[in-house]
Amino acid sequence: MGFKKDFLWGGATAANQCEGGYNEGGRGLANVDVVPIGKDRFPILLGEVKNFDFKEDHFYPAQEGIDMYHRYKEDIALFGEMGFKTYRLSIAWSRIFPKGDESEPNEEGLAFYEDLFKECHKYGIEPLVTITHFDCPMHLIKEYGGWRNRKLVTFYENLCRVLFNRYKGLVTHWLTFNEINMILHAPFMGAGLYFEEGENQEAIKYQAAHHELVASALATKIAHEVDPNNKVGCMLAAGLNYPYTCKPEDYFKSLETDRENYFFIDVQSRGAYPTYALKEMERKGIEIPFIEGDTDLLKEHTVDFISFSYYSSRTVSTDPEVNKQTEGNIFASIENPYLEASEWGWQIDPLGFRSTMNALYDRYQKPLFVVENGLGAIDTPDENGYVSDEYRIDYMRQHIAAMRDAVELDGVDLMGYTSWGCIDLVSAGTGEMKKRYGFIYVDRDNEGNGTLKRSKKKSFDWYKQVIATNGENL
Ligand code: P53
Repeated sequence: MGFKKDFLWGGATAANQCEGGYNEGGRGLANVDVVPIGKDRFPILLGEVKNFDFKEDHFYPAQEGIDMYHRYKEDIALFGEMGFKTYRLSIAWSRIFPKGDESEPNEEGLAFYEDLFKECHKYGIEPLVTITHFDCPMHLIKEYGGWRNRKLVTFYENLCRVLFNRYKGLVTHWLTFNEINMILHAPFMGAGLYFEEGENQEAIKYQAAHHELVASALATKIAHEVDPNNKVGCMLAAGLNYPYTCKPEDYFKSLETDRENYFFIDVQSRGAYPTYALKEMERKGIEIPFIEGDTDLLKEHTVDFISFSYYSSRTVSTDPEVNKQTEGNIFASIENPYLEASEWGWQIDPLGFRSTMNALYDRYQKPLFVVENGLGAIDTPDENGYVSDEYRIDYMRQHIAAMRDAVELDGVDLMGYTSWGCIDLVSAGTGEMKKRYGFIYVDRDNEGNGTLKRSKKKSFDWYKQVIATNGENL
């Protein structure tokens, strides 16, 4: 009963939000380095800005992150203390290929991750590696236009080959693209896209998506060739869309909105473009840039497992009167009157988590892996610097219980759970430090002040005993 014996408990981070060291170790400039906190952030994430020159009066939080580049040993020791079985992290592409289009990788970058992976293994922690997490070398964006250009497939292929060969035996779990559906919502962040005046943005997003999908299949192929033990997953920003009412039109809209996201996983997991997408693209005059061999590649190299992030369900309506969107969301949603929300307006829905898991398992019949879940909240340390984050424990307790129900009662095959931002890091959406997810508090604020000192929150000990009891003791 309950979770599997070898269930992979752990936590997740991404290079772009915690590593920092943006100009060290031979690393090249990346899209994440040029995105400031504040009002200019969203237009950049959405691909509306073409000038990426640094502005004196702007703060760019990813450049230092939480300085994990220099502190990973201390951080991994804390993960080890919590009993992590796995640690999800991402590679900064521009550490390995500073410009992206070189023929030889940067040894200093490769050595950095090699050491980090070895550090994980010291504590019995299996690294789970996202190859790209909202991360693209700036040179590939400026010279080639990011993922709109087919050449990115080759550059990504080179990256994958290098990673799979170098880290053979150290890493066996890989994710190709973080939240691949994010390309539709934040195209600069998701795929290094920005747009010219009058361009058909939707067409470009789907062209770039095709390139990522082909690259993902290619990565899967190479991973399996290099080491048959490798397991490769896709990664979806998940969360079901509820119809606001039982009006058939509302239901149909919820189905269509879910499909916008499933589209990517349908290709990565079932190996072909779904008919609903082909029909819609045809109606809209969107050409998918298929070249010879793509169809077979997609068909033959589908993913081994389905990973996803879940923070919230969403709600859709066809009624303009109720179509008031919640704030603080990259994903559009209207307020669900049955749910409470976080301080950032993300609606809290543990049963929605179980429903989402069931929907994914019904659809794909492959093992699932929850690689992000958690509560972004404001933490206030007491006079001793201690954060008593009962609200976070409460959120996680409910979500892990719902996940256990999906396993125990519904029979979902689940590989593991890595909570998002196991150590406080920079928010992807807002660039804030104030929106914290961690079990470990990091002394740093939105402006970049603070000692960067790490300290355990109340949730640290709570999660430790969750892992120790394999999810029995919540
Ligand atoms: P932040 C929006 C909706 C769902 C997932 O997000 C999202 C986002 C981006 O805002 O991204 C994932 O930091 C992503 C992480 C990110 C995390 O969710 O905006 O994979 O990089 O940090 C939480 O609160």
